Amino acid sequence: MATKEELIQELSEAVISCKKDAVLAAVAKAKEVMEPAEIIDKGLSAGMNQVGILFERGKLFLPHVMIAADAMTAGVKVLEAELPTGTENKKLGVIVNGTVEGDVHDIGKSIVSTMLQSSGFEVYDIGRDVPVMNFIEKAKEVNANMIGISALMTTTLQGQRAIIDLLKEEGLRDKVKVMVGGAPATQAWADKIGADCYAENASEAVAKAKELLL
Ligand code: B12
Repeated sequence: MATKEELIQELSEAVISCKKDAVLAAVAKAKEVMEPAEIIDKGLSAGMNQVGILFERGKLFLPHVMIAADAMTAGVKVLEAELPTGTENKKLGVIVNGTVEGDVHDIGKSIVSTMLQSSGFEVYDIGRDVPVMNFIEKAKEVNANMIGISALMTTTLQGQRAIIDLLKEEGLRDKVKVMVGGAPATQAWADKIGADCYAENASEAVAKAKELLL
């Protein structure tokens, strides 16, 4: 029987190998002993981060990154089916979550949506490359308590600030909390733009949303 450390290593290596079959096999094995959130956070995401580093160093090229992203998404889909649906307890709060305009990265954002939903929040995932105004309009439409904003590039981080500024202009800032995330975001950035919180990963996002909304 493989140890947890070995399973985490296998999950990460499967993503780096860009092979969907390897990812699905590693997920099937890990499911026996690990929680879905842990498999995603410690195994698959760690592998994807490594892919990013290899891409940055010129050791992997964009097509590899796309294939690795597909493989990871397939693994996450299998695990999503294992998470509670959250339907029995949908009163924790209403959250609109999306990735800012100009940014197509959505794997992490979608994981955050799934984890929030399975923890009992009512989540409206509005997708990726979403114009600033759409966040506000959706928040008004569903009477959201919180907006989650993902940005994966230093160049698109400003979109998070733009959404907060527009919330202020619309007189909604006091009614809607803002949670920001994505690899280039930090607590210092969240403080600077006046967000209510920053979370480093999906598990932390759930904990912070509960802190702010319950
Ligand atoms: C996969 C990937 C892609 C895939 C995206 C597929 C998809 N459907 O998402 C593809 C191949 C399409 C892609 C394209 C590009 N990419 Co890219 N990509 C990545 C990569 C390798 C991994 C991202 C990822 O999915 N990680 C795994 C997930 C699980 O982690 P995560 O996204 O960080 O999410 C977690 C946390 O951040 C947090 N979180 C995320 N969102 C939110 C939201 C909230 C509210 C909260 C609280 C928390 C939270 O929780 C998540 C779960 O734990 C990163 C490298 C990296 N280290 O980030 C580069 C990276 C982000 N990409 C980069 C670049 C440059 C590009 C391209 C411009 C490449 C090109 N030359 O065309 C294009 C962008 C086009 C565009 N306009 O958006 C750069 C950005 C550099 C910068 N300026 O900052 C990076 C950093 C790679 C690098 N080192 O150069 N990319």
